[in-house]
Amino acid sequence: MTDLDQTRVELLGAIAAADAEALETIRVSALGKSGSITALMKTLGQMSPEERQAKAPAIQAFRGAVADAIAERKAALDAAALDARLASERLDMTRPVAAGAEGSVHPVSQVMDELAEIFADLGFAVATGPEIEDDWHNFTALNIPETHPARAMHDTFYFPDEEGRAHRMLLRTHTSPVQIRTMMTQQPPIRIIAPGRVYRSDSDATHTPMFHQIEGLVIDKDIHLGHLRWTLETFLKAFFERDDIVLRLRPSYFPFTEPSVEVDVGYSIEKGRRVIGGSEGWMEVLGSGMVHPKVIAACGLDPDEYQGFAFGTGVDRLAMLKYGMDDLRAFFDGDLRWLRHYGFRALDVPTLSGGVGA
Ligand code: 2NM
Repeated sequence: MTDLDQTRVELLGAIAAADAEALETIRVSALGKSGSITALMKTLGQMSPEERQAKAPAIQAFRGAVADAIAERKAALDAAALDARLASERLDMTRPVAAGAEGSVHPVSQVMDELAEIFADLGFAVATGPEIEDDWHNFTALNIPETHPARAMHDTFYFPDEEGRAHRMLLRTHTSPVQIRTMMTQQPPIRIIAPGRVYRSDSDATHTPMFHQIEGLVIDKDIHLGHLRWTLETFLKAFFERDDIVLRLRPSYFPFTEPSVEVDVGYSIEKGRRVIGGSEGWMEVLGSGMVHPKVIAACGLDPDEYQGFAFGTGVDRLAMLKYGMDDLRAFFDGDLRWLRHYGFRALDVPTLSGGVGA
């Protein structure tokens, strides 16, 4: 056995037994700048051509074998370290929640769950769509004119214009583009709610630049305002868990509905507080109307065959009305004291039979 063979056996043995730290030491002492194999490679430069031709293959093979062995050992050690870490961080998701566990369901999530439950019972599916939209789905398809103030820079968060893009991109200002996308891809009858985040360039005591909306859409044959009124009354009775809910429909204007209807709900004063129910005063809670024929046509449906109603409201505002918070900004501060006070227990899932209010 040559000296080279001897060294090779020893080195490969050491590599196979090395831990991560020892392996790095071996790598530096063999293949580093002043390592032994690096020095051996340098001797090739001083050899005569004949001698180099005779010795180079063995030296290069030696270097290759050591480098391969180090890489292989390193991969094995890394894999073992990852396995150990995964084993130590293993979580059994099926175990019951420990009593007194931290964490609660945010009122916005709770109300979204309540809304989904109520509308599921009325035959509505939950639809979702992108929060980054284009101006066609967010404005144009909804019959909102180019000059409408909602399109202005100071109301809508636009992305910088991009070369070659047909439409300006923006953060959706309402969830209506979800209804547009649904009408373009599904055949009536359509019954959906679209809950989610929306964005407007607005910030004060009662407005946050991100807030939550829920909109609903029904498209079928022979749909009229009576269906709208019954649906909203049934929804509000279930949501506020009272039978004495009184609705007042006022004519209004939205570009995407005709006629448009603003919905007020009666409130009464109990122990000095406003509570929904009765009719001592009126509070505006929903916007709605019959979907404009131009909107139905923009989505590729025949407005002479199909019509329907749509409605929309703020989820954050519904949560405030039902659960008595008075400052919208606290919703998004992430203050644990607020969350502990207003949060809901994770396992109290809203159901119609058990009362949606948890
Ligand atoms: C509202 C009020 C009235 C609405 C209309 C549509 C669509 F896509 F069908 F045209 N979606 N949402 C609508 C109508 C929303 O929110 C206050």
